[in-house]
Amino acid sequence: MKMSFPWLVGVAAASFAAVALAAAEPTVMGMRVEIVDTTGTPVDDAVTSLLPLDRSVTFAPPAEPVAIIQQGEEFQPYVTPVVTGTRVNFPNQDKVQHHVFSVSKAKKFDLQLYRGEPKETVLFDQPGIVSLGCNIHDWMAAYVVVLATPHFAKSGSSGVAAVSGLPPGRYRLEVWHPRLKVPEQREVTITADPATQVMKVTLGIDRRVRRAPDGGTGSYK
Ligand SMILES: [Cu+2]
Repeated sequence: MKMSFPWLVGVAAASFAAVALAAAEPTVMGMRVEIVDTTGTPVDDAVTSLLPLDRSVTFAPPAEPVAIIQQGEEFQPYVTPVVTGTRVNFPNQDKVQHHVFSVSKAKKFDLQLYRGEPKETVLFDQPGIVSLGCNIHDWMAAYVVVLATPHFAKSGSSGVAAVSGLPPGRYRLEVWHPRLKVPEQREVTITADPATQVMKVTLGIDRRVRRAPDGGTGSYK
């Protein structure tokens, strides 16, 4: 008798192929990027991101908003990298009111004077650098770095940004920092685990305005 249910064969072959595909799934690797300035000093608050060049990238924004708080009349943290589509909450933990805003192209918004929880979270729906300020306190500054890739990390005081969960392949490695005029970019191929790169960056002046010593008295309402 000849095979009379060819569709069964098809189903069996398809599931076999699925198993074979799962087995061939590449292992993920890590990349350790060391960011130093021209004097060799480690650079903190540098956002390192890796955009795949030989595959498309899919990601989902976090289910819960990311928080950037206002405390002691400063934003915390100073630099916040997020994927496109992330919502950010700006709770004010100070006794004085803040008025958080951005005029950046990637996201313009205005949270009118408030204490405690703002009325709404802010959706960052376009990749780019968003510069934050407060209308009341000129020295308050922070950045949201909105990325079109889920592969990113921010350097700490050691100047190291470690990105994990990377399938091997070609990537555009980019380093952004508030004191860089243009992001530092290079193409990298990840074949070893962990892959390492050293990025030497030329930093501009620190534009952060230092507060007056009595800046925390709450005289600005
Ligand atoms: Cu303020």
